[in-house]
Amino acid sequence: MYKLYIANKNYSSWSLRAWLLMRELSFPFEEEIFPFTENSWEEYKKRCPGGLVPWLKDGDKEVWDSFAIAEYLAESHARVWPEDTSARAWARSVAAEMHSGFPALRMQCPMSCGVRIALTEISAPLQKDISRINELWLEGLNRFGGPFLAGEKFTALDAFFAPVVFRIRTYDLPMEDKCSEYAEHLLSIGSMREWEEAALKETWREPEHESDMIKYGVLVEDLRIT
Ligand SMILES: N[C@@H](CCC(=O)N[C@@H](CS)C(=O)NCC(=O)O)C(=O)O
Repeated sequence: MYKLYIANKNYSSWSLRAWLLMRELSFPFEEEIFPFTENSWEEYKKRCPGGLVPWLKDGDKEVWDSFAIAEYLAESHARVWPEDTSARAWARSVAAEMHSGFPALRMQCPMSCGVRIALTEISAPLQKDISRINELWLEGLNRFGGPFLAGEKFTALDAFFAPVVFRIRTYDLPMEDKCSEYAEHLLSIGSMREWEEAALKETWREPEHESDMIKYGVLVEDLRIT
């Protein structure tokens, strides 16, 4: 049985990727949450190799970083990436682009599943990131026929964009119709709903995440339990 270490479900976008991939593809695992604190990095460093989560343990093997976890799982589970070679090449490239890019989206719209925020403006760098996401999603949906980004089946690529889907809803980001439909579809799958329900039940509030999420906007709704 795998063991996956993650952070708070409300905030932890990187944790969501690995968790969703494993849950949606029904890989058996136990999870443990290390809640964020003011001193997370020091705390995490004592526990996991890179000082960051997600962190996967498989017996005596340890893997950290969401992309490394996806690739590790792909060695033993064929369903992680699309079956078709060209869909797989595209999906890996786009997941890597997501993994290493989109700095304005990350900074100006940090993930917080349980709140709704009205942005005061959409800055040029943020618009550039949003436009590129629309472009990539339209390419995937048109080329492979949906309802997922690389075709009929959920793959790691959808897991990599899952935090973006929560951000689109939290910050009401402008998306093309077909991309909004994809976002709605991903929000509706069982494992995304399970993550969201758990996020809404969390009572941890980490001050830095709470202030970061309203740096570029105004809080209009908080659906989390208090
Ligand atoms: N590139 C890494 C990023 C991991 C990361 O930044 N994780 C955050 C949680 S979302 C973390 O562990 N933060 C610890 C801290 O803030 O001290 C991945 O893909 O896993």
